[in-house]
Amino acid sequence: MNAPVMTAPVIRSSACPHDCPSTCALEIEVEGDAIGRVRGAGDNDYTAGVICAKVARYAERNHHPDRLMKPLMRTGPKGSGQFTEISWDEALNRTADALLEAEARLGPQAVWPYFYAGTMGLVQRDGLERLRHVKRYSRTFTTICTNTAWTGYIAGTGRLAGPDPREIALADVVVIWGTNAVATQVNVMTHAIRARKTRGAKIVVVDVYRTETARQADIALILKPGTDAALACAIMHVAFRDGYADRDYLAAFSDCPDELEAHLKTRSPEWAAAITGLGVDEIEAVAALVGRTPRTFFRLGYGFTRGRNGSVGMHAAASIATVLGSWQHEGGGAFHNNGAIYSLNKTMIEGLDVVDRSTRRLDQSRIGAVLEGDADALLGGPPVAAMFIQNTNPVSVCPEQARVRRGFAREDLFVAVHEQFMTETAMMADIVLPATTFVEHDDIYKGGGNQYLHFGPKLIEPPGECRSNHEVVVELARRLGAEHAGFAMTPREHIDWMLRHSRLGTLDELEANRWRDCQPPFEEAHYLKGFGFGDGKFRFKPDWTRVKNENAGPMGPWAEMPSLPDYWPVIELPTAAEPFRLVTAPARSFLNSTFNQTPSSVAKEKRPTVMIHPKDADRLGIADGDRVRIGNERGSLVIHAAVAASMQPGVLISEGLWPNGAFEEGFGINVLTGADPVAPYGGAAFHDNRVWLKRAGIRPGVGEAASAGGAAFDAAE
Ligand SMILES: Nc1nc2c(c(=O)[nH]1)N[C@H]1C(S)=C(S)[C@@H](COP(=O)(O)OP(=O)(O)OC[C@H]3O[C@@H](n4cnc5c(=O)[nH]c(N)nc54)[C@H](O)[C@@H]3O)O[C@H]1N2
Ligand SMILES: Nc1nc2c(c(=O)[nH]1)N[C@H]1C(S)=C(S)[C@@H](COP(=O)(O)OP(=O)(O)OC[C@H]3O[C@@H](n4cnc5c(=O)[nH]c(N)nc54)[C@H](O)[C@@H]3O)O[C@H]1N2
Ligand code: SF4
Ligand SMILES: [Mo]
Repeated sequence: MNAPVMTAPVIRSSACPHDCPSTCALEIEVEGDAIGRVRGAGDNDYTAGVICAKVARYAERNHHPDRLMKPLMRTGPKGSGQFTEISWDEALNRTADALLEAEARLGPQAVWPYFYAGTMGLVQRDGLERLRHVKRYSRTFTTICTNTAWTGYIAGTGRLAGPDPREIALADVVVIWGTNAVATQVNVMTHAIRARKTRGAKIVVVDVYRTETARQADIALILKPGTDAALACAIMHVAFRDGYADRDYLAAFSDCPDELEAHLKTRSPEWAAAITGLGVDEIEAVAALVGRTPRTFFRLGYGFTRGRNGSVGMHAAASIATVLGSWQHEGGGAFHNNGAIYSLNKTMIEGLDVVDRSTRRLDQSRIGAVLEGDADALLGGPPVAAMFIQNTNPVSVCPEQARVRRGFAREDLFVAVHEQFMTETAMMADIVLPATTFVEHDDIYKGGGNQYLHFGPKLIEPPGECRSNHEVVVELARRLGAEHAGFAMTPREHIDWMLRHSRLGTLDELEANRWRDCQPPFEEAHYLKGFGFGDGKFRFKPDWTRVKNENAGPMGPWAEMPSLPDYWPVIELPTAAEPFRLVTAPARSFLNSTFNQTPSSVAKEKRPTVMIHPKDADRLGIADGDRVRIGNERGSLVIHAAVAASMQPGVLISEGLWPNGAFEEGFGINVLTGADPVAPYGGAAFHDNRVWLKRAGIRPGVGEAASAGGAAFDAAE
């Protein structure tokens, strides 16, 4: 009877804070100030008890020995990793002083607060907007993830919403297009497999390599990157040719069906086969399958929109559901994201009452050009002299990494980074502040790939001296003389205010119910009363010029966009000198650069690799496991080859994001990706890279690296 009394862990409910369309409802074991197993809530009908492995093991990340615990100040050269511990007071005073100094010297727009989606909690993620707006600092045009996809979808539907994602389980065909759902949003599979088990539904996957999702499909179409619109056009061609097009529906619910039909006459399966690299019979079979099946649910992901024709591709794929009239049926239609269904009043969180829309909006994806002082990227304003960063790791995740790193290496740039870990970005900072995780602060989350609002309460005390984003923003505001009612509110008060002012109840109600179902009625979700335009008609011929960035017009080569769905060869097509197309797809065990320091994730992903087709490997004399160098005019890096017939010849796949330090020369995969804005509304074409590949030299890094941006960075560092 001398054994210590073991306290059973308590199960508490929360929501996953990560930037993942699934936004899972969680059940977390809590014991004292530690968390244990994390499970999916069984009684949430979207999560349905299933979550990904990396979040199930969240304790490994939360209680990781490398968590930042104390404020740090840089003592050595930038990027040297030499820091000394300082008090919160000193860290905040120094940060505030630097921001005030930049403002005094160059005006408020020389300060650029910069955050993204490390946590998707609305209070902790977006509260920095309030400080920005009160101070009239530079704004951010957040292009990195969703712009290409959302723009393409809304161009057709007029609204970022669609059929209830739970209806996937009621479909007879589920088309999983350009999303590796097994890896990136596992719950899509839960519902698709339910449809297969209960209704005998067929699962079709459209991707550029044989992902785990493609392996689970009945039919996998593995096409060339950036050719999705050609496939979509051919499917619509067959629909008109073989009588699958719903002409009554088209007459009532679309802008120009006759013009579309005439345009598609030449977009035959043969035409598309030549562009996509698919077989004519493959295209015909899928066209007939979706044509004959009223309940076809198109689940459109982000992956196929991360190319220079990405918005056009998304619009073309969504157009199929209109030609077939799939929207009319339960279990039918085209879904991408539910952003528009919530109508949240974010005035208090973001300080929208004081926003000055004449301040410039710097492009998040072009941070390299911005920090290097490119006049065009600076939109004619002053240089950026001070940054305060939360929730994002631009030195790893942003395109044009060589430029980004040169920018961060500037001696005259002050950078404070509020982080959970010593990321590549924190490493470049002057001040590093330790941040809480989602189990250590209160927040509210909204589902992008489902229709729930969730409450995620603080479950444990933060370790060390970690503070939440909200606390830090409030403390900085005080030191900067920024005044707003939102700085005097607690996160719980913010959530309650927002819910009440959005007519969505109260925090007490949300907390008691854990989540709130915000699904609009069937007719609205399926656009049965019309699409989101004045005349209620889906646009096959969108007005791409209507898409405007607040203080810039449409972006990229928008004037050359095709007016009707079409293959638009504006992508980085291969050349003799750069014969490969590289796709930088996500790794299953990482989430962007998050989890790339947890041992079980690293063990699963092993090391950075590039998948190469056996035909290409043979031609170049490359064997599985060989070191190869890949590069283009933006930079180059050394990586290990994995020979696999998973994609078409000429296509390379590298799953990431690995830490930059996992590569021989310390440059991550984004040294190869470009930041030129995608038409018509910006965004980064992460999966659209023309590259060369060759066997790497025997001695890493010498000579060859000098051809790339790498050399310049090494010097700057
Ligand atoms: N495990 C894991 N989960 C994640 C993330 C992660 O990094 N890791 N990231 C999260 C974030 S921020 C987001 S935005 C979502 C994104 O999740 P997804 O919507 O899945 O988008 P991507 O991850 O960009 O790419 C998905 C798939 O698109 C394929 N693809 C690339 N180019 C093309 C193309 O031209 N045509 C077609 N048909 N397919 C193409 C890729 O091979 C990949 O398999 O996932 C989230 N979830
Ligand atoms: N090559 C390539 N690059 C890509 C992509 C790709 O497919 N290929 N995908 C792109 C996409 S879709 C996206 S969305 C971006 C994402 O890029 P990021 O938004 O930068 O995402 P993460 O890399 O996950 O970094 C988030 C950081 O926030 C920190 N964090 C988490 N919670 C908190 C918090 O509460 N407070 C504070 N202060 N910090 C916190 C985490 O520790 C982590 O370091 O990456 C893009 N980069
Ligand atoms: S699937 Fe996505 S939302 Fe669900 S636990 Fe994993 S990362 Fe979080
Ligand atoms: Mo993303």
